[in-house]
Amino acid sequence: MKLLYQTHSPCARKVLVFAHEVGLAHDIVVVHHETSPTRRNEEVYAQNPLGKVPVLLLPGAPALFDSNVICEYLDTLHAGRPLIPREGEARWQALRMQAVAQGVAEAGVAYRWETERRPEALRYAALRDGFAGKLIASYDWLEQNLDAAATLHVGHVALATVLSWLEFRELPGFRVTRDGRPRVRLVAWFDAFAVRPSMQATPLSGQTHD
Ligand SMILES: N[C@@H](CCC(=O)N[C@@H](CS)C(=O)NCC(=O)O)C(=O)O
Repeated sequence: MKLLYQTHSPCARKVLVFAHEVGLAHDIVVVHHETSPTRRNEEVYAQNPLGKVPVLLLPGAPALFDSNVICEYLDTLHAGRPLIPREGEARWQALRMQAVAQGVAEAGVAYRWETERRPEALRYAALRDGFAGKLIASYDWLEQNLDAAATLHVGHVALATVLSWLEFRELPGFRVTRDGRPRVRLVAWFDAFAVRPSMQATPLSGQTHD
């Protein structure tokens, strides 16, 4: 299997961390690609009409995207405990956590457009503030709702990779609230997750090319 990847993409890293956690990383060849809506990458567009990574290329089968679908697929390829619980409340908890993490990634990317990626004259402060508000509300929600004691699931992988990326890009921080109180549960959970071998094996690096 070949993974169209980006060394500074939280969603691509989510797939690779997932693969490490289920023991499939050695079966995946990782190929770095730069993607941006302002710089068309033909090799990525040839596989994904959205021009985004991650994309998983499979011998003799259509390419898979996005990160949710790829994780779902990888979870069918190993004999261990599924990281996407098949049923019950555990399933909805994992998928809900993944959805929040995906939304945080989207809001983080959007925030970056309004603070550094878009030419300065075209930035819109109200959008910047709106996306910052989504990030902060999500951090507060996670501090209350994170199932830190649950067995590892896809939502944890999605969340750890996006929190790591937020720090990498120095986006509005999750460690303390606006009024300076530490988000104790979220931070303790993240710091413990960040030293897992799957995270250590997949460091973020590089700059966005728009
Ligand atoms: N929902 C998608 C998001 C993928 C995504 O936004 N990928 C970014 C890198 S983090 C990308 O390739 N962006 C290029 C673009 O927007 O054109 C997923 O979870 O895989």
